[in-house]
Amino acid sequence: MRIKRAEFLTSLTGGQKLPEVPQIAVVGKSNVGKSSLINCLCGQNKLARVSAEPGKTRLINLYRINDSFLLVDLPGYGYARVSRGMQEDWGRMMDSYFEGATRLAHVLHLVDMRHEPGENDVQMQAFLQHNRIPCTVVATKCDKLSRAQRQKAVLLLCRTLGVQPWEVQPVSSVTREGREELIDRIGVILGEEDEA
Ligand SMILES: Nc1nc2c(ncn2[C@@H]2O[C@H](COP(=O)(O)OP(=O)(O)OP(=O)(O)O)[C@@H](O)[C@H]2O)c(=O)[nH]1
Ligand SMILES: [Mg+2]
Repeated sequence: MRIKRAEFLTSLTGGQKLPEVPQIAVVGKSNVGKSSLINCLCGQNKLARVSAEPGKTRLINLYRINDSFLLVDLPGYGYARVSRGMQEDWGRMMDSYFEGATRLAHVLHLVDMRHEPGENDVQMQAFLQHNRIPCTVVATKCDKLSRAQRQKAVLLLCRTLGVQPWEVQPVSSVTREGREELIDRIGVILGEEDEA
C-alpha cells in the first residue's frame, strides 16, 4: 500500500458517532510518539501536533487516509501530572471510542523501546487481548538503540506484554526505519477487512 493522501478530518471528545469506514487506532503512553508516527506514516510533518511536553493530544483526532480509511490518534495514558478528573475523562473517552468503533480494524499499540513496559502498558495490552482487538505492538524510538539492544528490547516486550515477536514492529519516526513494514502491514489488514 502507498499513502497518497492524508488529511485531518475532525476531533472528538468521545460519544459522537464515528464515520462508517475502517479504522486503525493508535494508542500508547503519553509522549511515546503517537502523533510523530502518524506524521511519519503520512509523510507530512505538520499533520498531527507533536510536542516534547507529554499530554499534548487530549482529544480523539481522526485523519482520513487515501479516502479509504481513518488513522485515529487517541490521547495518551499514564501522564502523571494530570488531575484525577482528567484521568477519568480519558477513561470515558477511550471507553466510548472502543464501544462506538464498530469498524475498528486494528490497533497500533505504541511502546517506547528504550524502557521496560509499565503497568499501564500491560493493562492496555491486556484490554486489547481480552476484547480480541487485533493489534500490533509498535516499538518506538528505535533510533535510540543499537541492533543488539533492539533484539533484547523486543524480547522484553514479548515477555511483559504477552505477545509474539512477529507482532512487534520496531520503528523510528526520525530515521523512518520500520515505516514501510508498518504501512505494508496496514495494507494487508485493510485488504483482509475488504474481503470480510
Ligand atoms: N528519537 C526519537 N524521538 C521521537 C520519535 N518519535 C517521537 N519522538 C519525540 O518524542 C516526543 C513526543 O512525541 P509525540 O509524537 O508528540 O508523542 P505522543 O505520543 O503523540 O504524545 P501525547 O500526544 O502527549 O500523548 C517528541 O519530542 C518527539 O520529537 C522517534 O522515533 N525517535
Ligand atoms: Mg500526540
